Amino acid sequence: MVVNDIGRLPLVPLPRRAEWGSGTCRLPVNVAIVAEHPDAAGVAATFAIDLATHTSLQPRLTAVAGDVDVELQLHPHRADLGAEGYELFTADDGMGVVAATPHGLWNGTRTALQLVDGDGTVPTVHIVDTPRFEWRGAMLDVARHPFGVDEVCRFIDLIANFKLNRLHLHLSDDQGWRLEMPDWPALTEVGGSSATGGDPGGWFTLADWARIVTHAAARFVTVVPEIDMPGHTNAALASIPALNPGEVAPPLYTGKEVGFSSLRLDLPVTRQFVRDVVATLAALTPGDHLHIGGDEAHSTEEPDYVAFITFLQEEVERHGKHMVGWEEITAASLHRHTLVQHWLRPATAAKAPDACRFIMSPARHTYLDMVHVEGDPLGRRWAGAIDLPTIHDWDPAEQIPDVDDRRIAGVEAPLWTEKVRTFQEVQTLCFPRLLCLAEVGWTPQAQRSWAAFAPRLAAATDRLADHGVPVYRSASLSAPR
Ligand code: TNX
Repeated sequence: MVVNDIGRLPLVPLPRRAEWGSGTCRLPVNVAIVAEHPDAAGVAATFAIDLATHTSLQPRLTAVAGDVDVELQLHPHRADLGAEGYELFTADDGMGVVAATPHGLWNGTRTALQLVDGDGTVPTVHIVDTPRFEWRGAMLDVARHPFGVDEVCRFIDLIANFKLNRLHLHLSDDQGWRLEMPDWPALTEVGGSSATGGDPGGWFTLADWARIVTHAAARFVTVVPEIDMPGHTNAALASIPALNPGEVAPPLYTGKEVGFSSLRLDLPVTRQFVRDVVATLAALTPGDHLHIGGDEAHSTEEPDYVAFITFLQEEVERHGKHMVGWEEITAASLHRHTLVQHWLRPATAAKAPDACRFIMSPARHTYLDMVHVEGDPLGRRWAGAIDLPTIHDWDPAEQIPDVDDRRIAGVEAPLWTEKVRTFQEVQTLCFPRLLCLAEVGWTPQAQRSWAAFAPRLAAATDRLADHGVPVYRSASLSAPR
C-alpha cells in the first residue's frame, strides 16, 4: 500500500497508525451497513443515520453481507485494540471496521464519517488506532447559566464525533442548582429559579436527566455530574434555611464572585443533606465517577474542609462510585481511586498520594471561557487568551512534576458560563477549540505538531461550519500550512 500524506484528510484526532492507498471506494447510494453481532446493532443504527445526514447516501441496515457495503465486526478476542481501539480498512468492495468492544466500533465509525465525502467516496486506507488517554472530556457549566436538554444533547453529538467520551456537567454553584433532588425539592424550586446576571433559571427534572444520560450512552459518552461542595453553595444555602447558622437563608446570588459560601458540617442537617444528594446522584449515574467540586472553598476553615472532603469521599465510595474533585481536595487524605482534577496550581495537585491519578485541565491551556484572542468581545481573560495553538501545543505529561502518562487518566476542557448566556455562544467558545483538546487526549505526543495539525483542523472546522455550527475562526486557522 502506498503511504500518502495523511495530513490531507480531515481526520481529527489523528490516528495512531494509518496507511493510505492510491485508490478510492465508491459506496453505493443504498449502501448496506452490516452488523452481525447484536451488540453492534446500536452503533450501526447511529452510523446509518449519521451517514444519511453527512452524505447523499441512503444507508440500510442488514445482518447479511452483500456486494459493496460497510461491515462492523465485533471481535472480543482482539485484546490488542483495548477498550476503545479499532481497525478500519477500505478496499474496492467496501469498508470494514473491527473492534473488541462496541465503544471501539463507535470510534471507528467516527473516523469513517470523516473519511466519506458528500457523494460516498472513501479513500483506500488501513488504520489501526487506539487512544493515548481513557478520559477525554468537556465540561459544561449549567449552573451559572442553564441550558436545555436539546442543547446538551446537541453538544454531546458534537463532542462525540471527535471521540471525546466524558461530559462533565457542573450542576450547582452559588448562582443556581440545576438537577431535581426528590428529597429536597426547594433546591430547584428556589435555587434553580435564577441565574447569573438575574437571567432566567431552569433545571433538569429526573426525566430530563434520563434523556441526557441515555443520549450520551448511545454515543459512548459517560456523564459525570458535579455538585460543588462545600464552597460554591449559595444556591443550596438560599433554598434550605436549616443549612445556615441560625437557620437564616441568604438571598439568591446573581453576581460573579467566588469563594464566599460554605456548607457547614457542624449543623445537624448538613450530613443528611449531603448523604441524600450523593445517594441521588449515584442512583442517577451509570458511570463510575461522581464529581464533588471542592474548589475555592475560601469561606471554609481548613480542618472543616478536610473533614468535609473526607466525609464526601466515604459517601461516594459507599455507593460503589469513585470521587472526582478539583485539585484543592489534596488537602484531605485521598483514596487511591479518587481522581484529582488539576486546574490552577501544579504544587497543590502534586500533594495527591502516589496512587492517585489526575485529570488535566490546566486553565492556561484548556479554559474555554477565556477569549480566543485579545480583543474578543466574548470571553474572560484571567488565564490568558487561548488561541488554537495554545490548547493544542501542550503535553499533559509535563504539567505536574513526576506525573507521567501512567498517572494521568486524561484531559478535560471546561466551559464556565458566568458570561455565556446562549447556546450560540457556547458553540463559538468550544469550536473548534475542543477539536484541539480531542487531539491532545487521543494522539500520541510524538505524533503531534501544530504544523501537521493545522490543515486537518481547518478542514474539520469547515465541515462543522457546513453543518451549521457557529465556529470561531481565529487567524491561526489560516496560518501558512
Ligand atoms: C475558576 S476552575 C473556577 C470557577 C469559575 C472559573 C471562571 C474552578 C475549579 N473554579 O468557579 O467559573 O474560574 O473562569
